[in-house]
Amino acid sequence: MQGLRRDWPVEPPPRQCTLDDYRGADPRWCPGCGDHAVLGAVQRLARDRQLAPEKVVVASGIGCSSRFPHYMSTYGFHGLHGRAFPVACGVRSRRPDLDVFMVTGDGDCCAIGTAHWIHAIRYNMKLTVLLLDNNVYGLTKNQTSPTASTGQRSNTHPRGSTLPPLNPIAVTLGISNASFVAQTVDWNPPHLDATIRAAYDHPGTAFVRILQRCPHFTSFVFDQALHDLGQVLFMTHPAGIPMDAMHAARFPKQVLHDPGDLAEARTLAERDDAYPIGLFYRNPNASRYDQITSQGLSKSPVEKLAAVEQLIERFAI
Ligand SMILES: Cc1ncc(C[n+]2csc(CCOP(=O)(O)OP(=O)(O)O)c2C)c(N)n1
Ligand code: SF4
Repeated sequence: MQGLRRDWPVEPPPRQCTLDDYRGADPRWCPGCGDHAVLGAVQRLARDRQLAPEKVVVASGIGCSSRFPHYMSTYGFHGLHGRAFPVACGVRSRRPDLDVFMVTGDGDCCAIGTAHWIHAIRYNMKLTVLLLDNNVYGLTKNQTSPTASTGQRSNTHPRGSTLPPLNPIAVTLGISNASFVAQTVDWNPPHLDATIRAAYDHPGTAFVRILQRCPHFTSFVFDQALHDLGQVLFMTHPAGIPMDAMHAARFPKQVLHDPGDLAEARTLAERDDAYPIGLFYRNPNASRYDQITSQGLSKSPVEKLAAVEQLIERFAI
């Protein structure tokens, strides 16, 4: 009888994930929707960094953009409207071994989810947060969002929005302990890719606002910026978003901005003569609540019980 040779190599070949390993269901977004571009950028990052799909979680709220987890072949949590942050923070605080991405919309984050947004930025858990801002509620078919411009017409404001828009970058920069705040656009793949990669590498909550085209309802919002690079203010700095010099040179409007300068970041965030893109602020040393809440996770149930009893003992009278 023939047996297996004991000296045959049994090591499996090293795992090599391709883009297909991160592709989930076929996206049902409209043709030309900027969400497709962001999905592609996240999948490219996952492939280039060889993230194990079973070690990635994508959390979201509700909206067109929040359908994102369905289109990734990773773990995902399509949560409740405005509750993407608590879901992402919950996963992160219990499972520090996972890569957590969070995708939200301007309605999901800046309207119903505002309280969670503010506290999650302060918690500064390690998360890659992508705010896909199309200035409208897309899924529910054209209601005014907090980021809609004054005068923008919608089903809820047929004569135009009456208030000035909320500025998500300025708000985030105003939150204590904010540690990474960037802005990019869905229609510039090199900048989008580089920004998402810098966000992923950040040891804390990386908040990226992505100006996102919604050709179905708000095609007029970013249409000019799409064809005119002069509508964009390109932030440069050696510590900023790394960008190929040839590509950077295409932007006629540029500003040198040190992402360590919070006061200047706030001033830039308020610019309304062009869309600033790049890294507003980064502080890799900000306190992280996930590091505090995950203490003792590796202890056994017996050790945990002993630790609790020891603590209670301190209050014995
Ligand atoms: C508690 C609750 N209120 C309202 C809704 C209805 N609703 C679903 S998505 C949405 C707005 C989504 O807008 P946004 O976050 O900007 O995402 P987009 O669809 O534009 O990507 C609203 C109001 C809901 N699902 N749940
Ligand atoms: S309605 Fe707008 S945001 Fe929603 S899928 Fe269509 S283009 Fe995208």
